[in-house]
Amino acid sequence: MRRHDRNTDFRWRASSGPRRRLSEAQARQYDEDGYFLLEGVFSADELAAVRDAIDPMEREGEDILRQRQGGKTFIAKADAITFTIHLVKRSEALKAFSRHRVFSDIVHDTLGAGARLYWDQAVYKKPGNPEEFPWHQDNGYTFTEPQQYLTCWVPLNDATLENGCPWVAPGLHQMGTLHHELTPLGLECLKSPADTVPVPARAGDVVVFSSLTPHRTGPNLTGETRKSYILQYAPDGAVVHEADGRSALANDPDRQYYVDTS
Ligand SMILES: O=C(O)CCC(=O)C(=O)O
Repeated sequence: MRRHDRNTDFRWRASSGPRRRLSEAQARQYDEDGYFLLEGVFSADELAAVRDAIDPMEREGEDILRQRQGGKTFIAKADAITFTIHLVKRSEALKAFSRHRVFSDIVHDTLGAGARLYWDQAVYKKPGNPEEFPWHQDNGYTFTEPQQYLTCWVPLNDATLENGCPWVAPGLHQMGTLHHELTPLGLECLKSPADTVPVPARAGDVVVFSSLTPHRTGPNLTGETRKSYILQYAPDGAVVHEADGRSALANDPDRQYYVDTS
């Protein structure tokens, strides 16, 4: 397991109280294992509104993907897996959802005050997709500093072992950003790590993990699309280092706005 070239002196910063939503056990699990499951925080109506907002944009994106050679671009593939990004720019309902009290509480309890939405995307894993999404850290895709930010993986329908729920490799977040290799299915930082944990989650739950927590999702061997909406939050002042050498503050007002943690 190799560290990312830029990951020189990383130190995991533990969260501290007082907390608004996380139990003592969840805060400890986040710090020690790099993840926890927050159960039953969204109603069926809230999730239906999120799905109704995302579905047409996802369909439109997949139609465009189908016109590309092989129905593919980078890691997205029509009828297999789609990534629909920056949805808050196109939907007031999703913008409001990104500011939901549940997220501002999680941000408060993990990152502390002064954070922004960093990224949002829907990932739809289509029926009968036999391919996994490989082990990676979110900070392995675009190196961002601080390296330690927050991912909230929101299942829009139940995420199970059969349809491609997340798996995590507990504890490795404390090593900082790992070296990732490009594979046909995405960037990969671990091949077949030992001691991994599946995190099945029901619609209404949130799988909370760090940008540094290695995770994957399994194949979807069912007849239904597995739908997730992923919201990431980073400390104000976070800097994104692009692969082409440019660096920029993550403060696009249209999609990287402050989250009120007061
Ligand atoms: O939802 C998925 O299947 C994978 C998404 C993921 O791990 C990511 O976008 O970082």
